Formats: sequence, C-alpha cells, structure tokens
Amino acid sequence: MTQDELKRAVGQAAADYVAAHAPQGAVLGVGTGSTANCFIDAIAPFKDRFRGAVSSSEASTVRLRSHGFAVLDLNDVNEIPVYVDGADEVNDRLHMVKGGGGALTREKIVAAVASTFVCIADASKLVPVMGKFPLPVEVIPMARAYVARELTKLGGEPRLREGFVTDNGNVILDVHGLSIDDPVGLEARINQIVGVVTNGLFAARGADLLLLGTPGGVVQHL
Ligand code: ABF
Repeated sequence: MTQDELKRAVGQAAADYVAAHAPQGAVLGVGTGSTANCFIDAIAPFKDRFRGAVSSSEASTVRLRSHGFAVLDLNDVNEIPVYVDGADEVNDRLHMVKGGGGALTREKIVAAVASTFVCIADASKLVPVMGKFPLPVEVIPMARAYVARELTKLGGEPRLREGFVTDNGNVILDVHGLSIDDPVGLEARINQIVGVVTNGLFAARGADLLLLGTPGGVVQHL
C-alpha cells in the first residue's frame, strides 16, 4: 500500500471510531495535515450528527467548511470528546513530535481540551526514539535569536523555517540533531525558554489511542 493509501485507511478508521464513540451533538476536535485531511473527508458524511468542529488551523477550517461542517470558536465550547490529528513522529508511549505543518500551537490547545486524543499515522511515523524529524518550536519573532541560542545549549541545531509565519503570526525554529530520550522532560525544559510559544513535543499530553496504518491493516495502540 502507498503512504497515501495508508493515510486514507487510518482516516477512515478514525471516522469509524468517532462515529461509534462521539455522542450525538458533540463538538469534534480536528487536526492538521494530510492524514488529518483524510479524516475530515471520511467523517464528512456523518457531519449532521455533530454540533460542529473546533479546528487546529486555517487550512483545516477551509476543508471542514467545504464539507459543510460548522467550525466553532473554542471559547464557545465547554468540552471536546475526541480530537483527531496526525503526527510527524510517535513512540510506543504515544508521545509525539508534531508541527511539521506549522499548526502545533492550536493543535496543542485543542488537544489539551479534548477528553480523548486519537493520533492517526502511517507506519513510517512510529519510531523507537524521536528526534530524527526536526522538532518544531513556535517562537515570538523578536525572541528568535535568543531562543535559538538557548536551544543550541540543549544540544540542538535550530534552523529558521524560512518564509513561514504561523496562523498566530509567529515564526518556527526546526531543531535538528536531537535524540529525544526524555520527551516529557525536554518538552518542559523548552517551554521554560522565554519567547517560546509552543514546542512540538506532545508528551505531557500525548495521544490516548494511536491508529497506525500498516500494510497488514490498521493497528490500534493504546
Ligand atoms: C499535524 O500532522 C502536524 O502536527 C504534523 O506535522 C502533521 C503530520 O502531517 P501529515 O499527516 O501530512 O504527515 O498534526
């Protein structure tokens, strides 16, 4: 199966899970990226079961609206039973590196509110140790150089994501060369650097369920 076929398979599996578990009238949390897009397309036929969705990016908002979903302001929502999103890397503890698509801040916000975080990924994303994918860090523009120096002290090689501004008006440093043996500790350490808005380690609040697309089918990891 191609990677796109695997992404479509996990997008459908997530739609099936949501249709079976999310209560009538619920508000869904929706992630960003090509795998999340597969979920959006797969859940669209069930949209009338839900009050609407809270989106993690302008890109996902456009796609949701194209299917007729109501996209809601998180401030008008008290609970989100399930959040479905992709990842750039995920380990066997369901810690993730996210942010390759640049939406990490809103993704982390919606994931924080959600009761259940369902990560959808093709098999290439499951790794024993995270860090081969450069860790995205969203930074207030005026603090970029200072944050880069601090990330270097942590053993990384930060590179500005050229020509990219996040939905929140910030910049992203992609940190190369990390071998992330302590995802929870590193997430907390990077959060302490003044000027950092969000880092792409989703470890303190990892996923609750991983739907992994493999050539043998979709495998559930809890
Ligand atoms: C998004 O999913 C991002 O956090 C992450 O970068 C992306 C993975 O993209 P794709 O599904 O296209 O591989 O949530």
